[in-house]
Amino acid sequence: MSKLILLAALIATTAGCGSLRTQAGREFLPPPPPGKQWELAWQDEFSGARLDESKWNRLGDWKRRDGYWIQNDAYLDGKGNLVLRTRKDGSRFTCGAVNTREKFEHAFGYYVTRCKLPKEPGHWPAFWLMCDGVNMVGNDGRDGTEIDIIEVPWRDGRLTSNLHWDGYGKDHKSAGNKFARAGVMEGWHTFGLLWLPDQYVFYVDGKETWRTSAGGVSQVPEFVKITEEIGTWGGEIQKASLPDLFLVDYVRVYDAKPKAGD
Ligand SMILES: [Ca+2]
Repeated sequence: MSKLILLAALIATTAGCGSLRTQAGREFLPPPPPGKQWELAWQDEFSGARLDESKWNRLGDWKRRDGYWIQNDAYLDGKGNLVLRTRKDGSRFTCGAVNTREKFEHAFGYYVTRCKLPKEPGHWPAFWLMCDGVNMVGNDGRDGTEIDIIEVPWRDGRLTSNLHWDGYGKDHKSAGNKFARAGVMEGWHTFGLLWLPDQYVFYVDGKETWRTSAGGVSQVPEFVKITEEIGTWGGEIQKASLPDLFLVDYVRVYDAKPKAGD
């Protein structure tokens, strides 16, 4: 009985903290490749008062699409979340973005984030992987593919995942998946990518949404990006009630390692 009381007290104590509610051992992980098991390779739980800049670059301050990326629009809320804020600043619109370029670059594995999506039109949150090789024409996307694990330009439950390779000019190629998830605009949700040498598998809340080998699958290390973008793909920013917040509870990256004892 005392153990039960202790457990109840622990649940009550941690109920307000997203990170503790979803410890690594309890969250969805896709089936690992045969003979392998998942090991946490990299993570940020966004705890503490300040963004860990040994892991992340804050992007800005500079113009980006129809707005500006401003470093001060990417910050921790002190409650365990990264905040990417979209706001109006005088006559301009600004938002936040971070990446792990030259701080964490990685090939293959399972990449997952837990997020609360913004509500207002005119901008879109994204969780994606990127590398300079995306600009290399030829060899399909094996020499680098922009992997958009999730992009949310709509506010009606539709979502999209996309791949881009061979640059952004006349040789640009892409593949994508649009789908809908009722309720995704409310509360917290996880967005994951299983990146295998011969296939990508995309997940929302642990449910597979897309499986593809488009572009031949990137074989090179890529960095993580979490961004807001201001642009008409997301609707009209002039109609938005701002500020609007994109909250990120964590990013975790798992590697498939040989099972212990094998
Ligand atoms: Ca290429």
